[in-house]
Amino acid sequence: MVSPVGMFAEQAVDFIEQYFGWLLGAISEVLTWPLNLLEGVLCGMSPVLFMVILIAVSLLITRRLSTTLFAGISFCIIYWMGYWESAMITLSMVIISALVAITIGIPLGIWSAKSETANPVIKALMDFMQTMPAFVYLIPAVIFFGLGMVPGVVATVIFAMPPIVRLTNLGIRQVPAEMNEVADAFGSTGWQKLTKVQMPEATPSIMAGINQCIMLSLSMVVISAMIGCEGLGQDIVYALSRVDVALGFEAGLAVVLIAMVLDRLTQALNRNAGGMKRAEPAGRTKRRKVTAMKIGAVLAVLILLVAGAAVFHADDGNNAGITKMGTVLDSGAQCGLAVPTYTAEEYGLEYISDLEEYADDFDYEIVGIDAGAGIMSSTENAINQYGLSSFKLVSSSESGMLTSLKNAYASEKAIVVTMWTPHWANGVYDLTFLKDPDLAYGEAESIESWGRPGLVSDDPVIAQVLSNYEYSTTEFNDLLSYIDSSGDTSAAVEQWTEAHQDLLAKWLAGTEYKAGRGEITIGLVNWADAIGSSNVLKYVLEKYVGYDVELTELNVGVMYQGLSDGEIDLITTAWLPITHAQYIEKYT
Ligand code: PBE
Repeated sequence: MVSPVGMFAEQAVDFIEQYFGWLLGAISEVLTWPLNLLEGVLCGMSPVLFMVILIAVSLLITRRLSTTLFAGISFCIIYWMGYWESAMITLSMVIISALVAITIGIPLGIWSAKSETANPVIKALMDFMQTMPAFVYLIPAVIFFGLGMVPGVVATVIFAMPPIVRLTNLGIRQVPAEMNEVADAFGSTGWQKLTKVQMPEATPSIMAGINQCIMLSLSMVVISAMIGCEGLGQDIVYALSRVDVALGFEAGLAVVLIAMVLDRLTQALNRNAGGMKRAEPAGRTKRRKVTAMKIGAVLAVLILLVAGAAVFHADDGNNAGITKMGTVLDSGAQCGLAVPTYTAEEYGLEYISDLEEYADDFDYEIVGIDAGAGIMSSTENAINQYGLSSFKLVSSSESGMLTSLKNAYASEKAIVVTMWTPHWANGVYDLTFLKDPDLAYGEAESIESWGRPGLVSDDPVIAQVLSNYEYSTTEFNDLLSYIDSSGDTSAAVEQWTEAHQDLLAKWLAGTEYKAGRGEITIGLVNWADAIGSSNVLKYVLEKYVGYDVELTELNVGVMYQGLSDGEIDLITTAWLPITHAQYIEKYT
């Protein structure tokens, strides 16, 4: 039930994807290159060298010992807390995003200062870009650019550009009328007037815009972590989904420190710019021309690159769907609504429909998990089917839900949660699943592994392993509890797997170890079952088959989108035929 407005947006996105896919591919290519370069340089550089450069740059721009000291100490703290690499990745994204935003924003700002026709249009556009909630950009960004750094940069540019445009516009419009008149009186051309009078006059304002832009980039970079952008943002999202205070605070602090350093540095640039309005020595003009030519050359090369990339990209339309690879758990997977057994007894609850009468005691809430999870849409159905009109379904994450459950349990409070088996929580808490006679959650289902389009033909070895990668219900429950009771997932996975040689032999039948088989990316959501099956598979593929495996933790919808785009090779957490039907339908 989407109104025409939403439908239009959806169609526009489809249209762009279909007809401008080549351009998007080209943009992505053009952005990937400097991103990788800068990230490589910053991450590869020794922290000491980085510090030396930072201090030199800071002294040069700010000419203040205190600010420089602050910058140095901030990065020392980041290093000491162990967030160096994340910080460098985030920093490279901020720098590239800000550069792109500046390159597009300043000309737009000039244009809107010069043209009374363009001005209101650009202004409206900027209002739109700035106020549309940032999360919304992530949706088309994922569709257009897949997962990772590039869509993050694109969303960041959109979000961070408006202040530059506005403040450039403002700066030029605020040039005193006399200055313009003098320039006219001396017969300067429009270009001369712009570059020699207006731009220098507007520089402080433009610098303020750049400062704002960098700050906004930094906040957006964190949000982009939801679509697989690495760096500090990923640490924060990870901390949130695990309700991990220590990690969240540290990573958050690292962001704050970077923001403050960048802020002080760009503000100092601004001060310098303010004092720079003197007349230029005559020799500069020539140098300017040379610079302009250089910029022209760079632009030409960029355009060629784009064109080349576009041609290169135009013909790799891979439209096949995602495919089932194997069955991880054949039976025993079941979603539903559960209450602690003390609650079931206290209120005499047996069926889901019994809840409505006591809505008040449950604070009118059903505690849910990730918004995109299949169990959430099934629960919406259950609410309708069983007339639970007083309840609302609250979304958070699996760990969020488990935290609420734990707290309620500790004080024997009434609570109703979305819950499923297999899950270790069923062993830790005494829970009662409410009966679902109308099958809002369907009957027990399977957990399957699914691969990206073309995986089977590209990689028969993986296909072979996945066709064998299966657990019995007991084994799978045992694995999940084992991981939960140990603090360290990878150690637990190793111990558990090595203790199940029979399973290993079954999974590895027909496969042998060969070093350097290549890289495999497994997508997962932060759900206990996905964490268990993905980590064991990673261990097995690395140790016994010879792959390099990367686990990428994502939102549900994003995970399926990434699988269909081929950015993720496989997933081991497809709940079918019901829970994930919506995603499978969309991508097959
Ligand atoms: N779950 C666990 C998922 C599938 C795996 C039940 C939380 C879901 O609802 O989508």
